[in-house]
Amino acid sequence: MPVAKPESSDSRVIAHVDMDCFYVQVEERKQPQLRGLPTAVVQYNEWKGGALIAVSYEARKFGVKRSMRGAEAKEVCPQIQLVQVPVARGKADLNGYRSAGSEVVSILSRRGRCERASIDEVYLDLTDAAETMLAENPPQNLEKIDEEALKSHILGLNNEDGSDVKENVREWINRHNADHRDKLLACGILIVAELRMQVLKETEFTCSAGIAHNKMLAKLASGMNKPAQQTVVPSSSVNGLLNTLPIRKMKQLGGKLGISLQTDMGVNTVGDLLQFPEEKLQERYGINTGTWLWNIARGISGEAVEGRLLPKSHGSGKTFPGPRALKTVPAVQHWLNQLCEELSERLCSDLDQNKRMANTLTLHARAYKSSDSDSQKKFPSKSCPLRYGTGKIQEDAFNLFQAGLREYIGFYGVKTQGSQYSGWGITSLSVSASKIVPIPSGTCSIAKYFHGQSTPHFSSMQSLDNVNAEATLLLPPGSECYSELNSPKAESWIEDTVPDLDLQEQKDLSSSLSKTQDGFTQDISPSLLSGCLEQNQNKQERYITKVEGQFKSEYKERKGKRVKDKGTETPSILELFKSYNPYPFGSSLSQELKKTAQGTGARLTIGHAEENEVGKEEKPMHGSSSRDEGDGRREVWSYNIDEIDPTVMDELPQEIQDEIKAWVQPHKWRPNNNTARRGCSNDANDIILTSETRNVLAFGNLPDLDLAPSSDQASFC
Ligand code: DCP
Repeated sequence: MPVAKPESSDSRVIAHVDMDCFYVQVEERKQPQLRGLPTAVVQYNEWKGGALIAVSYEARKFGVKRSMRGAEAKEVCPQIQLVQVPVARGKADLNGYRSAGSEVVSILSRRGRCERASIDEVYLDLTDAAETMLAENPPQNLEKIDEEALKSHILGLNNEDGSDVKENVREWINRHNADHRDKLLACGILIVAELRMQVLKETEFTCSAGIAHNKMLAKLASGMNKPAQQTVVPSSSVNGLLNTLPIRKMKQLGGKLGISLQTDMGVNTVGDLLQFPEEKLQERYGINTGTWLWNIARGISGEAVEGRLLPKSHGSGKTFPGPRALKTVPAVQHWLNQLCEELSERLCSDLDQNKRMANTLTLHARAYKSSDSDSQKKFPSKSCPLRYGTGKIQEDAFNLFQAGLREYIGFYGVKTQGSQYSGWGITSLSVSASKIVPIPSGTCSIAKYFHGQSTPHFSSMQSLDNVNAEATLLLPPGSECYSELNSPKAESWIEDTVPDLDLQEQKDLSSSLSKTQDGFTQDISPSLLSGCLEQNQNKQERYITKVEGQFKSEYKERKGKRVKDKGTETPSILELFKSYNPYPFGSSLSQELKKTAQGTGARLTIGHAEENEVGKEEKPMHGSSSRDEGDGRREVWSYNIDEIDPTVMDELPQEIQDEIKAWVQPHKWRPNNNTARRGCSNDANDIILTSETRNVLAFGNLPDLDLAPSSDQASFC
């Protein structure tokens, strides 16, 4: 659901930078002989020449489009060069494109706050740089302006009278009588032109950019003049830009909300929205969405550029269209193993390079049933706490798949079929790792990490808070991520979890610390940790600090040694995490799922399995936590995840989270309530969880990348 945010300042300078035909450029850099030729990158699947996923501007001139397949492209442009996307494990390998994107990000981030929005898109907040330039070297005093800046397109600048376009741009930049906002934009023009030239110089890639006072306008502008150009939106041109802009072109209006605006309100362009008072829009679409619509009609958007250079989640997926649909469990398991292997590799390199760890593993699938009236039924997405190590990820993902399949076709349907086809097909599979946080570096933090992993028993809300709180401690002051949380909350997590550890947990923690093959942690005595049991909370914390200190100094020592013996050893920290088992009670996820599956209840329970009393309790709409009476120790994290996917909750804007919480709250303690209304309606309360919102919740962490036969995602927003 769109979120209305008041404009934080009307004098921001925001740029949206978008690489031109990105995958093609990456391939051209690898094979320079392709430069200047009509070229397209095709997907792994070779059927009809493979689906085109990136098309060079030379090929576009011949009418080649991304929706085509290679064979079709050859018909319209016989000389087209088709380059297959790199392949690994039977699917597209996007690592080369990812790192090429990172090269660009590292250059762009030199001049201001930088948000990596997708594999080839970046937002920049250049306000400070522009203010500094204005104070120290204002554009109106410039005698020489760079050629690239002079090629800018300034919306509203009259270029139709035959005058020299570049001269007009020069005058606009040099204006003495411009207002402060336009002067800042003039600085933005110069800075972005310089950055784009730097990107070209260092990476050989061209990019296009939009420069405006907010993200929404900058994004709209960046695609207006491609390739290798930049477009500027002065505030005086905002109305002109939006008046004729088709409503469905607007971000977040491509779906049901856009359709409703068209069919129910007769709104075809963004400008058409101007006729409605804010109250009317709120009445129809709810307070928040109504205000958001009122704002966008006027070009208002307060969305901040988040300082984020790394993806928010990792995903690996593949589609199996038509006859390639997977129809047996072993076939699914084979592909899941491939996807998990790739995911695991990326998690390890994220851990190694960026010192970040993911907390949640999610499985998404698309499926069909060949003989079923309930063809609308979707394969439910399933999540569980993420365990590091390829084998563990594979095991957990497979169990999640089985849990999903049980729910999709019914428990007995799964039981009766083995490797034989039993009337269902999987047309897409993906695994993703989310809730990525930096490895704690403060006091107690590594121990906290283990506690967090070893006690996957929070209600979803609690655990999200914990993760956020954890991250708060690690982010630099002023960082906008998680800014609503403060460190005292994080401290309360330590207090809550450390005393809960029992003997077995302490032992498991200590043995996992001692388990590594390379001797790195072998000096840490298990008895030290188990001795912790006799301690009160403060003592435990002191002890953990000590262990961590040991951990750190040994890590440093090992690291030093590794530098000397380069290439002979793997990073110990990886080994440590790989060997760590967050289900230390022998109650592996598979066992738990097996238990859960004994009942016909469709809930996925994580932690000690809780038999779901079917009939007594309907599926809750949201996560709820309950104590396991069996050992009185672990709570069960239990919710109907296909209704609300908590893995993306913390990735949503705070307003949405608040609204969902507000909506969920009344139902949370009424387990028998299954009459909750969802979807769009006239009731302002109902709009809180529209189907659009649910899509965001369910798929919000997967960008619109690689939707062709094989998919592989990294989410940045
Ligand atoms: N991509 C993909 N599958 C899709 C869409 C895109 O794999 N369905 C990949 C290939 C693109 C890259 O993502 O090169 C970036 O996508 P863009 O939509 O930004 O398109 P391009 O960069 O290719 O072209 P443009 O210059 O129009 O932005």
